[in-house]
Amino acid sequence: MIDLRSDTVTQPTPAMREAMASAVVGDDVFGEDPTINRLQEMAAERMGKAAGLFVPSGTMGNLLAVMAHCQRGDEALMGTFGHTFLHEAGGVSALGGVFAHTLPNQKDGTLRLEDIEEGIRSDDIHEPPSRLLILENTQNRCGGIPLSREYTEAVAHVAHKHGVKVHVDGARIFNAAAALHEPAKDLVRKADSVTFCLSKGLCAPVGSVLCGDEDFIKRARRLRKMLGGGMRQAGILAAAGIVALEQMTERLSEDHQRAKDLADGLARIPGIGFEMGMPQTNMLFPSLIPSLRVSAEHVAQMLAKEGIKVDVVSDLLFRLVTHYWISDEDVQKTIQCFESVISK
Ligand code: TLP
Repeated sequence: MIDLRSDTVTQPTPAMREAMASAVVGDDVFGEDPTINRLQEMAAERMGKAAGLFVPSGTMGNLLAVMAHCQRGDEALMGTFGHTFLHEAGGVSALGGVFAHTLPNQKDGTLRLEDIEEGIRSDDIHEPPSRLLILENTQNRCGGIPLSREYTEAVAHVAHKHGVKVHVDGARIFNAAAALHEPAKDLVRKADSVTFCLSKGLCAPVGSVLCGDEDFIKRARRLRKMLGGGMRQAGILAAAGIVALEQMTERLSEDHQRAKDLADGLARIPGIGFEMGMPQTNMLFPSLIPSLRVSAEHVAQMLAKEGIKVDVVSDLLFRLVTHYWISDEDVQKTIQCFESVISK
C-alpha cells in the first residue's frame, strides 16, 4: 500500500518500538512517569516555553488550550479553514462553552491583521469577550502552508495589544520549521501556547504535547484529567515521542522534496491542475479539470485498486501527504497510476 491520505497513517519506526519496549514508566497522574516527564521537558525546550503536557491527541491539545485560556462565554477567534473549526467536532463550544468566532483564511494560510483587529470585540455587555486567537502552522487546509515568524509576531502584537492570548496549533510546526529553515521555537516565540503532534510526520504512534507557561500548563493538566486524558503508565507512548524529537524532525525536508516531485509529475498530466499552488511542505492538493467529467472519488477508487490511497477533499479536489514511509519509487508509481487512470 502507498498511503498518501495523511501523515497520521505513519507507523512507528523500529527505533521507536525498541524504545517503547524498554521504557521506564510510572503513574503520570501522580506526575511519576520519568519518560513522560523527560518528553515534556524536551518538548518545552524545543518550543521555547516553560512547561509541556503530554496529551493523547492534537485535538485534545487544542481543546485544552482553549479551555485553559478562556472561561465559558468567552470567544476564540480562528480561521474558517482552521482545524479547530473544521475537524475537532465543535469541542470548543460543546465542551468548553467557548464561542468560535471565525475569520477568513487567505490563500496563503494567514488571517488578515485587519480582520483580527476588527474582529476583536470591544468591552460591550452584548458581546462575548474575545480571549484567544488561534493560528495553525502549517496551515493544513490552505495547502500545508508554513506561516512565517514575522507574521506570527505581527498577529501576536495585535492580539496582545487587546489582551487576547495567542495559541498556535502547531500540529506540523516542525514541517514549518524545516520549510522556513528556522527553529520551531522561533516561530512560536510570541505565542502564549502551542500544541505540536508527535504522531504525524514524526511517526510516533500516539500523542501531542501542549506547551506554555507554568500556570497555563497547571490549568491544562487539571482539564486534561477532567476530560479523561490523564493516562497512567503512558511513558510507553512518550518513549516513542522522545525518539520522534531526537531522530525525526531533521529529516522532514525529505518529505517536502518528495511532495514537490510528486506535484511536478502530476502537474505534467493533462487534466490535473494545482489551483491551490505547488506544495511548500508535505501536502499537495491536486485537482481535476471539470472538462474531464470524472470525479475525484472515482479516481481515488481506481487508484485504490493499484494499492494507492489518496484523500478526497471535494468533487474535484484531492489531498496527498508525503511522509517517512513514502519512497521515491512510491512517488513515481503514484504519478504513473494517476496518468493511466485519468487517460482511460
Ligand atoms: N489532521 C488530520 C485530520 O483530522 C484532518 C489530517 O489528516 O490532517 N491540528 C491540525 C492542523 C491537524 O491537521 C490535525 C489532524 C489535528 C490538529 C488533530 O490531531 P489529532 O488527529 O492528533 O487529534
